[in-house]
Amino acid sequence: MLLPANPDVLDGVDDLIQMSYLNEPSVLYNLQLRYSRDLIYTKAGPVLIAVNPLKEVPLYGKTSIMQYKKKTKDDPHVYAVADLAFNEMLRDCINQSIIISGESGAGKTETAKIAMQYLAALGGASGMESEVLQTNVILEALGNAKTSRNDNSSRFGKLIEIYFSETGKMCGAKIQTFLLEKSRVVQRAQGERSYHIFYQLCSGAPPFLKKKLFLKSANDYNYLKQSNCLRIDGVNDSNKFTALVDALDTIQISKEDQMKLFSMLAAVLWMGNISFSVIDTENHVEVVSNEGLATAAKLLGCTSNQLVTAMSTRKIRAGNDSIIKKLTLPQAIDARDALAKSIYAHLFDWVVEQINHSLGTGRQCTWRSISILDIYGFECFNKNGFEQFCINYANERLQQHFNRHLFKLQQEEYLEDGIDWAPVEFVDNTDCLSLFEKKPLGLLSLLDEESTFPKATDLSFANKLKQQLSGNSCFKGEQEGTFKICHYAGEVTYDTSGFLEKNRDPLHSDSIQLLSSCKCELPKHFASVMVADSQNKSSQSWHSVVDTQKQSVVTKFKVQLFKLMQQLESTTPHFIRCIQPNGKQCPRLFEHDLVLHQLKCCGVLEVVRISRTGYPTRMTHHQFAERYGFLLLRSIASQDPLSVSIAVLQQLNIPPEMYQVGYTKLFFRTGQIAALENAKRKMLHGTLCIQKHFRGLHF
Ligand code: AD9
Ligand code: MG
Repeated sequence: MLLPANPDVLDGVDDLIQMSYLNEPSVLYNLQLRYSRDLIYTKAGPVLIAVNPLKEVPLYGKTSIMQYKKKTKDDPHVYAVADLAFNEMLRDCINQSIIISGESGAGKTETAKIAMQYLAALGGASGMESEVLQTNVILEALGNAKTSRNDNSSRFGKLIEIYFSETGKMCGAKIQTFLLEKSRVVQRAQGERSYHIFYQLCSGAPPFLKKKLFLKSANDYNYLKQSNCLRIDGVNDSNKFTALVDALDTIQISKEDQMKLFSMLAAVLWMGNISFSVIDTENHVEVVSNEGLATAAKLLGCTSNQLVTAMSTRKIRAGNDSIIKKLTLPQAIDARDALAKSIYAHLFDWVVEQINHSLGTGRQCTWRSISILDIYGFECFNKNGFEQFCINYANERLQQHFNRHLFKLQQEEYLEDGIDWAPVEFVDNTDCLSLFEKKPLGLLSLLDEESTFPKATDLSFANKLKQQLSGNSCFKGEQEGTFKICHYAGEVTYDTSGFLEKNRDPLHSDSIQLLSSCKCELPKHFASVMVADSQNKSSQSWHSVVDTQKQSVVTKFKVQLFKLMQQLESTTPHFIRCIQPNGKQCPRLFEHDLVLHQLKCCGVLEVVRISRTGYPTRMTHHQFAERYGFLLLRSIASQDPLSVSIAVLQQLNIPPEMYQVGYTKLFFRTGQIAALENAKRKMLHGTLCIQKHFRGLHF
């Protein structure tokens, strides 16, 4: 099909709503042309599109920041979005949010940092801004890793709320994190890495620290070497370690606390080297007495024997007695890995707590905030498991929020106020979300239900889904043990192996008991957090803490996401859509199909459509009359707000197609308020009279 092309003057326009013909080829052509000129940012109405350059581009730094601050530059940019959020916060006294979304590797985390840099420059000079920026270094070390999609992939979700005083000074911040992918600590796909911090520690720790933690090189640890990838091209882990310590110092994490952090990391690494030998025909095991065992015990502050007991036996209650049962090889490996994962996840939370403590010191002058959301992007690998299931669920939630703000709320308001409006269709993901959340027959409920049956398996879970959900248009049962979900961003096939175990996330009371009896402070602290967690669910002491009493992982995650959405709903949102230009992580390559797919999934074209025909600015008759009524040069018969408003609009010759009058509000097309504000400013400065005077003289 031949589609109309845009005139040459519209080549590379910086807002897609300026294009005279809005079709997919034209939009792609426009983005590609800009991309080839390193203009990676383009507006799509109210949304900023950011195409990942995958190389350095000369768009950042002090000079550029100043240009946006002084408004001498208005090209689309993350700086412009941050600037708008900052100014709307001051003007409207409302908290703001910058919501960054896009697939894995599309540039969300970098974009979030660029926005933070701008806000730090605006609200700077309190000393707090460098602390806020340095949190990124720490969180990336602990929560990012190399995946097949992205060398620095975030494996947790993050909301950073940055606080400002009434005069716009940055005065603190609070970080919330969401569901860290802890399985990565013990297992991952070939060619991927565990968390950066492990490799940084192994290659960058100074000799005294190495000695204290009995550290060897990354290649000596089973947990690190198993995926056959120890290095990342172009990354020097040792330098990164130095930067990490600098960041920890800046945030004022004491040297003592830093030591606690590093020794827990070393303990996790050494735990991975604990091995087992099978001692009977029933596959029962004994722990091999090796360097891993002895060193892990030393670092945790327990005896080797205590560690042996926790890894190879389980205490089982029988009435008032308890019996000791030996574990089989798979059970022992699970017990070891579960403990390592749990230590790491609690360590991550503890570090976030320390950071928040440090960033909370200036909070007495807190007035309003800007939150920046950067979660893991939509993922579709060759093999997708429980982690992708959770990550993609979170992305569905976020997409719903995007749709709500850009399509639903706006159009509902038009209808309610009775203006002429032909609805713009958009891809609604409500059905997919309800596939996850419906009770009792949604994916999450069914997973929780199956997780409570002791005899259930990943296969029985897959079958149950097939039985219960086959009628759902977003669900397809696939071959044994797998199922497919039609997400807003594409179809993903999930393999159910590991789902039940990961959802239950069991840590046996023996392991918690071990941690609580350790001499070191952190393991003790982790044990008390674990007990408190399970007490929230039921009033038990650690003696009877078993897996099933804990809230399941997906339920906890769902609750977290709901809270997040509630929090975001109380802010004015600003959206940034990151786009991955190609699947090879290489610069200058712009793959049409891939880009188009992303634009389609996230509804960018519809956003442009609604912005072109829609009325993004609205004011009640009363607000409008109050704000602009004084511009009237003649008095009018009726002083009711609607009559005053209409008289103003007519006097200023605002074309009728540029606004609509609703029952309670006036609705304006893009740019019209600027025109009105201009008239107002001129009036206030008396320029209108002066111009009249001059006209009289010359003509
Ligand atoms: V994931 O969902 O966490 O896996 P992100 O966060 O979307 O993903 P990230 O920000 O990590 O992607 O970007 C991936 C890589 O793209 C970065 O490591 C940079 O090498 C590159 N990138 C992204 N944005 C920019 C940029 N504005 N300038 C230069 C960039 N390089
Ligand atoms: Mg990221």
